[in-house]
Amino acid sequence: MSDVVTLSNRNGVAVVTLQNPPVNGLGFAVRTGLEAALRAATDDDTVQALVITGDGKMFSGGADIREFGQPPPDGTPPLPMLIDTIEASDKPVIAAIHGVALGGGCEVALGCHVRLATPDARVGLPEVTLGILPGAGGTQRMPRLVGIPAALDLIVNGKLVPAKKALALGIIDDIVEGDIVDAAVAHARRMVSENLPIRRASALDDKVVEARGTPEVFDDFRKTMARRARGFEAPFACVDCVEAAVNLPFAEGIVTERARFRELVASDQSKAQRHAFFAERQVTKIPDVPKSTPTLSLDTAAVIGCGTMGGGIAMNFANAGIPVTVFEVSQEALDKGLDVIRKNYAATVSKRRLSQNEMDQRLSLISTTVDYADLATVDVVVEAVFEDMALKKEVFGKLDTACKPGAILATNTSTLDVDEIAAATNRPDKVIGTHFFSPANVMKLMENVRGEQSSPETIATIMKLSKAIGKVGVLVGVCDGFVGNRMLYAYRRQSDFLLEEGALPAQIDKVIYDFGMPMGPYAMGDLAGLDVGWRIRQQQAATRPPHLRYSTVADHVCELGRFGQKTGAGWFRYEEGSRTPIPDPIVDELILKISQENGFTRREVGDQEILERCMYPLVNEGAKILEEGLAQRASDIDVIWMYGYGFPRFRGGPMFWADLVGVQTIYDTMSRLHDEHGDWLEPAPLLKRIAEQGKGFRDL
Ligand code: 3H9
Repeated sequence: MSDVVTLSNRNGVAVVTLQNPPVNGLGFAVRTGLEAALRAATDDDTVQALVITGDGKMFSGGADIREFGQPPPDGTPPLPMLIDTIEASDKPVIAAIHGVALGGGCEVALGCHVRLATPDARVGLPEVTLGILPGAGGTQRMPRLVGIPAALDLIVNGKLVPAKKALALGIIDDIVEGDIVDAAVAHARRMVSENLPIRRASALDDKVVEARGTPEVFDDFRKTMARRARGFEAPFACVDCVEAAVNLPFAEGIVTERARFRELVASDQSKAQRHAFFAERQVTKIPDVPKSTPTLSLDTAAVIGCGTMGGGIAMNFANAGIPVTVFEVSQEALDKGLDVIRKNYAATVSKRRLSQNEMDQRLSLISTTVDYADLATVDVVVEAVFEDMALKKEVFGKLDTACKPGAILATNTSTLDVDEIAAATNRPDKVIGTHFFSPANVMKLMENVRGEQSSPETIATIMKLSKAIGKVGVLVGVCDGFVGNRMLYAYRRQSDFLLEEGALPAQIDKVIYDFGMPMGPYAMGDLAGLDVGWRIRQQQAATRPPHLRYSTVADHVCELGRFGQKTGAGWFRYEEGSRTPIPDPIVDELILKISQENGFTRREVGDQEILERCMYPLVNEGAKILEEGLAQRASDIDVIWMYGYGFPRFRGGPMFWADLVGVQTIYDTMSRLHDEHGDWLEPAPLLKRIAEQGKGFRDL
């Protein structure tokens, strides 16, 4: 029929097969092929029924996201039209689903008259995660099949539903063991021979009628999602469309859906979220470590140190079913650490996100020791001791002696030189950094820091480890702060300067929060604790270049014993038992005093200036990092910032956002700011170059 859609006639049942690996995306060619196959099957009088299925791993992963925004070749049928054709067919059409039927793929299935699935199949409408909505009838057919609460949950949250649940909800009609296409063909024959009625989702009414005249259902839903979906456009558009399914006839609901889809697909938010989708997949690709690189086994692990980080890292292994030995210098430290782990699990159990049984099982995978000799057989060790080079070197020396020669030794440093740590061993090729983000059992990001001598095998194994423990691993190079924190410093530095010049913490935090970050830098500092940074700054004081501006505001806050939430006060104050930051006149007065002492005439600092002074230097630092080859690509930096720092996904990460703002604009502003405020703000050469070429980071 075509290269990407085949048609076969099985004694009167036409089997239409999508053949477009890897995900049977419904791109231009597939749609053209599908239209031809449908027409041929309809015109063929020997065909009495149709089965639609997918070749390979799945039914279909949906519309081809890469083609969004491109004009289709002349004559390419739009997906909604094809689905209408399928649904309108007088001959029964059965969807035979295996693997996944997602997005447009799920919508094709919803257009079929019957949906059969394998036991391990999953279906869903994840469009919202791409900043769009199901645009081929999904927002109108799904509510008619499953009712409003379930449809809202599916469409607004983009949830994937396993076959069993899909059956219970009424998305699919049956689960079949064995060959799904054979079962669908048999079902089709039965429909014909028994003259069974054709059921079209668009014609169903009972489940939507129930919700008619109850606008509060939708208003309440919007309220419940307000916080979670803050800043995102698509989830709210999804709710509007489901509401339209309730209040409008199908044909009119579809018009609403189409209009909202068009609006969203052209939006910057959707561009950003689609970028995020591909960036997450790019991140696993390392040019000099091809997919064929052999990896070492990861059957057992050890973590050195059972403080906050070590405990969280150990939990990651246990959660993934990997037995982990936790080492500490004393039994007392182990007991304390394990107690925290137990409490963490118990909190999850009390929230019903984990069963007691699962908790016990996970805890049983964590063993403890105070003896390096017990680490002789583990496959991988993650060191998470105090951030001190001498200590880390000592630990690595001991690990090198104690662990089997093939074991990988990883350091969870956030600031120290991985190469120097590796030099303390006789296996620098097996040493690598694994920078987890706090809390390590929650945060998805792992910056995997490639040392000068880390072997391709070690890198491939650690990237595999990230995946095995449910993290997003991004490969970076060795530098102070690695990629994420180095950029963070650039932004935090400017925000402190702004305090000296005229802003206050609450104002800066509001601007950054409104931009879409989970919290501003000061609330964030209070949450993370201010003392560690203070200690590091004290250590660095002697080597600080005297000609570069340095703000002492943060040091003065710490001198007051205000280390953040843990001491009840930091940049803000906190009421007993509350995590809500409250502006504190003590800090505001302190800032005013420091401004005066340093000769600043305080001025009104505008919100736009705050945004530019904080975010542009962040991008600028990202450009330096790219130029130095410490991140593989701009989109890797975006992944780091989305997963490690909560950079809003609807902005696609700092480098993608920079392209949206315009690199030229950022370069011009940085040049002006550099003239006004000095060296820290010098534009990166790469920023200058791509601005001059009229390009963006996307073009690198
Ligand atoms: C939609 O359907 C809109 C409609 O409502 C309305 C239209 C009018 N397009 O994830 P993987 C690529 S919107 C293009 O590693 P897995 C992916 O980039 C769509 N490319 O495999 C990767 O490429 P590469 C709604 C796609 O087995 C390769 O395929 N659908 C698409 O771990 C393998 O991907 C979704 O949101 C696509 N739709 O997981 C589903 N999907 O090798 C999005 C994947 O070059 N997709 N690629 O890096 C997924 O969630 C997963 O890919 C899936 C397979 C679960 C399907």
